[in-house]
Amino acid sequence: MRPSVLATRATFADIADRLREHFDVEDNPSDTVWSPEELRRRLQGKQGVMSTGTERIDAALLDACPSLKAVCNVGVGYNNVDVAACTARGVLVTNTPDVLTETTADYGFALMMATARRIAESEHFLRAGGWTKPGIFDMFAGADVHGATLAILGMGRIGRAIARRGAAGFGMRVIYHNRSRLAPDVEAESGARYVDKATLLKEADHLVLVVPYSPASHHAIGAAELAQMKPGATLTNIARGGIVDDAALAEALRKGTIAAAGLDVFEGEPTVHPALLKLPNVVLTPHIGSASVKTRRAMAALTIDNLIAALGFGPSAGHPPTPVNPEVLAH
Ligand code: 8YV
Repeated sequence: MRPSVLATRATFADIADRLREHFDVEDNPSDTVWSPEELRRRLQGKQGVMSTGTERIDAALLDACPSLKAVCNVGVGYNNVDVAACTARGVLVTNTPDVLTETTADYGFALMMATARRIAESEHFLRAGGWTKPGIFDMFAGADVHGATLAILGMGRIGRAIARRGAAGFGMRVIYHNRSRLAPDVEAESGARYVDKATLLKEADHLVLVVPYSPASHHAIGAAELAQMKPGATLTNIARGGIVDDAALAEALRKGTIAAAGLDVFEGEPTVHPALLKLPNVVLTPHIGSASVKTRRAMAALTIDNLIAALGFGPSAGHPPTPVNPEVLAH
């Protein structure tokens, strides 16, 4: 009997078709967001799932779906998956690192620039017919990016790729804070200098968050941290909702504690804190950091390679390319 798998999101048809060579596939062509109960129901009898950040894969779900052997998550982040619970039950988890690094770094840089130079705010003004007289000197005057201090919280692959862009392309002074300091050669290659978190906040002209979400990074940026930043500074979050306290950020933006923010991720997305929606000095995008066509295709392809190999098929049978808990494979 062919194994059965569930794909929780519609993906590129030509790539997804590779799953059908090996498996019976239940997919979600209309991209409906399933409730946890619906997900549990659809996972009955499935050996694998292609999941996204939207689906919570936890111990209760695993216990209710004992046939499940592989959770192949689309995305480098996998905070939606209880990896320890998966490992304890022999369920392999995979993610999609590397293929999205440069694209997501491009996006982080673009969002930071859009925020600093007030691109969204001025575009809305123009579309609304507000540009009726030319020549106002300080019209939408923002903060410079070149030569400014770029501060990066979280110095993994994407953080380092953003650092390189800032140092080499824009002559920025780049500082970073991370759980552990980078090896000297990696630090030199990224052009960034390690500082403690208080220094990072105090010296940032543009603070960019690229830290994975975990209980330890929950509300890493809240009212107390924002208060330590410069009034002209910007904050960009391309990591995960929940790393920033969105209510505290909205209040800081309203009061001018910092100048502006660029947010691609939100607490409780796709719902966005209503106070943020009312503010002019925040650029809001719907979690599209990795969304270039080339990269989204690469992410889909890598997820499918993982799923096929995890369930013992294809040229890499038994050796999925990017396991999160490879210790499961040893058994
Ligand atoms: C994805 C992401 O859009 O890679 C990640 O961690 O947040 C994004 O690239 C998201 O994970 C889709 O599930």
